[in-house]
Amino acid sequence: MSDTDLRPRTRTDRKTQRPRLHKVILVNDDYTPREFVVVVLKAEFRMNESQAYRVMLTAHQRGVCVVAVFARDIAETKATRATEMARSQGYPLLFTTEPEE
Ligand code: NFA
Repeated sequence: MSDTDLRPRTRTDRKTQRPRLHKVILVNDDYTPREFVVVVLKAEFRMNESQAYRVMLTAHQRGVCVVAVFARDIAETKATRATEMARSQGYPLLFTTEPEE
C-alpha cells in the first residue's frame, strides 16, 4: 500500500461547547440576621452548619460569596427559591447568579 493519506484531517465542524456553569452568589445586607442566612444556606444548598457559617461570614466581610456552581437553570431556580425563602420572612437577603468565565 503506497496510497495511505497521512495528512491530518481538516476539522470542518466546530468543537462541541459544553454549557457554561453558573455561580450562585450570596449578597451581604445590613438587615438579615446571620443565623437566618445560615438556615437558608443549609436548606437550599444542602450545606452543613460549618460550611454555611463560613459562606455567610465571607459574604458579611467581603460583600459577596460564591455559594456553589450549577447548570444555569438549576442555579437560577436555587437562587430564586433561597431569595423567596428570605422574603417570605420579611428579609432583604439576595442570591444572584452569573456565568463562570
Ligand atoms: N450582614 C448581616 C448582619 O450583620 C448578615 C448577613 C451575612 C446578611 C451574609 C446577608 C448575607 N446581620
